[in-house]
Amino acid sequence: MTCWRERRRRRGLPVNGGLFSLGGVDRDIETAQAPRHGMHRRRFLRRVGAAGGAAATTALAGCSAVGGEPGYDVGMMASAFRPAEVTVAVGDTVVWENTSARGHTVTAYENAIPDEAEYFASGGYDSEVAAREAWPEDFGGRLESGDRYSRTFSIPGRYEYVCLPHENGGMVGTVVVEE
Ligand SMILES: [Cu+2]
Repeated sequence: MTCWRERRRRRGLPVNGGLFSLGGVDRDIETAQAPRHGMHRRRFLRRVGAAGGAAATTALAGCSAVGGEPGYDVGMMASAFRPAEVTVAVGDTVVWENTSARGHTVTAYENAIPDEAEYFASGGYDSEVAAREAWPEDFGGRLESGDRYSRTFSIPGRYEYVCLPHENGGMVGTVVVEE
């Protein structure tokens, strides 16, 4: 499985597409403090060695950083998804990475995704109600700093999602999937 950025590169398409400024990522205080790719690589390897849990599995699903690309499609900043909206093609995989020091979730709004689409949320919950119940109990679905979450979109349409702990701060995002 590859992320959409990698697929676009293989097709010879621009990977930024005007949606995403690499300069914007580099200006983020929380990602600018260390060599980003090396840092994530070490963290990733440690997680695999330690538990081999869900975080490691989702990290493997993403594309690896190549030629200075960040290796993920949507960064999770202190209180925002960046970019807040991405447009991909059917069959593409979107990779989120928590590029901040705070815990976040990727939690779909059940009534703001296509009717035929399967529900998605970090933590693997199969409904928005389940995801919302899990957060206050045990921070269910939490992605910690450096964690990744990925999802492959096979149904075209518009998908809106939220970070549960920062919903009041307006931490929402959109994936537009085109045919
Ligand atoms: Cu958040």
